[in-house]
Amino acid sequence: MSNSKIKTLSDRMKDYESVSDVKLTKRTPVIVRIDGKAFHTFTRGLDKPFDEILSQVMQYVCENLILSVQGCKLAYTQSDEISLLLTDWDKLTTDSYFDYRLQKVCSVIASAATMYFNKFVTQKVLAWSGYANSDEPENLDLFNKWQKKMGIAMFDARAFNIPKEDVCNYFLWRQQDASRNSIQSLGQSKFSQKQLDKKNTSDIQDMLMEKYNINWNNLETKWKRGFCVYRKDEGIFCDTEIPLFNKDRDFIDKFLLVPEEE
Ligand SMILES: Nc1nc2c(ncn2[C@@H]2O[C@H](COP(=O)(O)OP(=O)(O)OP(=O)(O)O)[C@@H](O)[C@H]2O)c(=O)[nH]1
Ligand SMILES: [Mg+2]
Repeated sequence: MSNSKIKTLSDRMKDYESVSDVKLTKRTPVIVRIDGKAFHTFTRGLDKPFDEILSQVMQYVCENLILSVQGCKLAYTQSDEISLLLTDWDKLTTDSYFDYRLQKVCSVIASAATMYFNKFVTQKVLAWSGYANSDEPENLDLFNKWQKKMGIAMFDARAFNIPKEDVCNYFLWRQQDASRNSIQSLGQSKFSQKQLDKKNTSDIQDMLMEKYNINWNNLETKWKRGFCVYRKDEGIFCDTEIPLFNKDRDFIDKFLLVPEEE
């Protein structure tokens, strides 16, 4: 064997690395789903079934991901998860985020979401701390609740390609999960595990109506369906009145279009 064929240590190590250096397919929609790690535990002590501050934190994370992730057109959030839609075909010259290197995309986005989440919580807690010893009971309550949550949230992220035709169905799938979770969480806040045993979402809605006169349909849209963040009129818009994605498919599909030239 000639010397030129002998691999250096560096070549050999790069060979190992390159085996898992997978790339997503270009010019095909990419979905990235970010999910809170063990949020069942993290959310202990927060408002049940829906925590307003948690939703504000998720909104902040979505806004900053839209701003910082190249090609990110839409963020949809519900519970402790965020789904991002990434495209790379605005122009012939548009680059893909990190050349669509899967490991880079997932690790940077999970890390960014974690950073934005913890940063916002810390800022909020610091703001409330000024009121912690004053006569502002509401802020004292928030301070006590959230100071235990400072800097400890973690997120995972997965990314995958999906055909254009199924992008709306992906978001519909997450939205249906949101509604199911919402009804179950509301049910769990009013009934025991035993009372809810073998009850489907329609049963739970009936039980809520009969016993508490609570109509799930009258909840704020964001608690029933989640909410979206996207670019609008040169800014970032948080849309808390989103439609059912199967009733208005254009709402999602419009993010797949090539933007009009200015
Ligand atoms: N109290 C409260 N809890 C919430 C709220 N939104 C989400 N959660 C909690 O977040 C959890 C999210 O569930 P999962 O993502 O399936 O479970 P997880 O515990 O995060 O576990 P992994 O994602 O597998 O790490 C739910 O079980 C809820 O307990 C909220 O507004 N208020
Ligand atoms: Mg989770």
